[in-house]
Amino acid sequence: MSASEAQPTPRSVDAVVVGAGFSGMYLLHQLREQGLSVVVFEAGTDVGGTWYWNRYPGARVDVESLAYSYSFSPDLEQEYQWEERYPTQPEILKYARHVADRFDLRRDIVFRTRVTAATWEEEAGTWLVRTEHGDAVSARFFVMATGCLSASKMPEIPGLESFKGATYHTAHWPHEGVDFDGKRVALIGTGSSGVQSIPVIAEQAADLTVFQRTPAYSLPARNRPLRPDEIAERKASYRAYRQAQRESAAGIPVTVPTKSALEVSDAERDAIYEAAWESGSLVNLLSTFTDLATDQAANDTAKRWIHRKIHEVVKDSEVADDLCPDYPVGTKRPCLDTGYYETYNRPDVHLVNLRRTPLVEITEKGVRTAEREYEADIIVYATGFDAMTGALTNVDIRGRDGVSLKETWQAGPRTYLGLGSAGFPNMFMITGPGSPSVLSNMVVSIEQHVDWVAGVIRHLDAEGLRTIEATPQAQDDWVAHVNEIAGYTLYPKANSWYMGANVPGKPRVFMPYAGGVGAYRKRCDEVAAKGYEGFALTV
Ligand code: NA7
Repeated sequence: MSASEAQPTPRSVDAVVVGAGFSGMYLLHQLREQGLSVVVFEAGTDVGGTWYWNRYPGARVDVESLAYSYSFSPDLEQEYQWEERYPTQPEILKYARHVADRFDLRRDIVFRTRVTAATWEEEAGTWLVRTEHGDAVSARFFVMATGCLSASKMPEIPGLESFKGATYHTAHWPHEGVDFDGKRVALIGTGSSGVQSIPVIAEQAADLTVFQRTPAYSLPARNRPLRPDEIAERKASYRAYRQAQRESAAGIPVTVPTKSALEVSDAERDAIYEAAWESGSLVNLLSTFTDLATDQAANDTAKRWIHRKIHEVVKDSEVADDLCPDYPVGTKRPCLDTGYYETYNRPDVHLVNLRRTPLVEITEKGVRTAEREYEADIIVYATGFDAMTGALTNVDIRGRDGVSLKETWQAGPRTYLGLGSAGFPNMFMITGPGSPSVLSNMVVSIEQHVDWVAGVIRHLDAEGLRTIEATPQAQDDWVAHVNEIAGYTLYPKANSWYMGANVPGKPRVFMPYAGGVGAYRKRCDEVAAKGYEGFALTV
């Protein structure tokens, strides 16, 4: 900024929160309830975060609505009417807006504003947070509530700019929608966004070609409208259900498996997989046996069973082969779909296996692989995110002595409990790397982190303390523990975004905490009970 330009007047608040998704909204509510002044910066024009941005056709959550909702307000739980078992993006966004209105959140949210930098000012003991509009706000606390899957990623393919047709990324879908009628569509990417949008786009387009680098394991969602009796039943037992969520492994209560996949007969195993498949619930599938996540041979039984299912649905056996993943089930995020595999039986849908014929470039007319050019009117990129760290390192965060978070994390994220990082006092991450986050029902993990952060701030204020910061030792120990737990699992065997493997040059580190939501919460509560053990607190 040149000297002649006017400096915006810094404002001062107790807490700056980045992001008005489910994390930022609840954090704003909680901190305001305890008397703090808060400003939330949000890049979008409304609340909702993930559900604001990801408006692609077919977008749905893969956790049931009655579980994927806030628990902090029993009144909200009782009054809100969910419509579907797995709500669509518009239904979830409607819920987020309802929450914003009901708790009068918008008055403290600055929309259309991206935070660009945050600097710890040692002398003042505050963060100076800057936005893209040149505003600067100082705050005692700085919280990144930026979500795990919010920094979208275009593929590294030559010629991206040369395509003359229309281009869309699933995570930046136009609010007015896209008209696919009569269009030839090329779609790249078969993670959840691809798997959910492919059947819907296929219905509308003249022709759809899917470019697949890695196939997904996908389970039919068996979505349906919720029945009044099941809504009433859940509403009557919500308190007990919420407690069960908090104590569960993934934030969704399931029957805990007791048997190894290798100790049952083939017939029994098939019946158990069939029941999980029929249930339309990912956690049910992943909770069929004790050792799916840890034992290759056990996992192979699930893999073979799902391959068989894919072959039962997809008529062309070569296409079915291409759709069968080779990595262990569950080591990349499995998908929940409506009519995904069936879509490949349509004569106007084509699958290109990029493992056989690699993608070479985007041309003026479409997509070129090593074999040929595929002409298209529209290219849809369902190519995912710089997951878990991208949104954090995209902001120029400078802690003590001007140290940059991005540089500090060059070899992989380093946190204590996924909540704080050494060298960055009074800064918190909601569902940061090193916490269960993406391995769990996000709303459950978000609420736990928000409650914990609100508790820390209450503690500091009550004790007359000014700063809290993870100690390097506690952080090293936690990083080692996160790695140790990951090492007991099959997760590191897949090239997943959990491992940073989808971003060229990103270090291969398993980022979420695989020890389970219940055990993790216990650990966080113990840390708090012991006066925030592993954190340095100063006056
Ligand atoms: P994902 O799950 O990261 O999927 C992205 C897809 O795009 C995946 O199939 C990638 O293949 C593919 N991709 C990425 N880059 C390329 C290039 N350069 N060439 C070809 N294909 C590419 O993101 P989603 O948005 O679908 O889902 C994110 C999460 O949201 C999901 O897991 C749920 O939790 C909700 P790859 O697997 O990297 O080989």
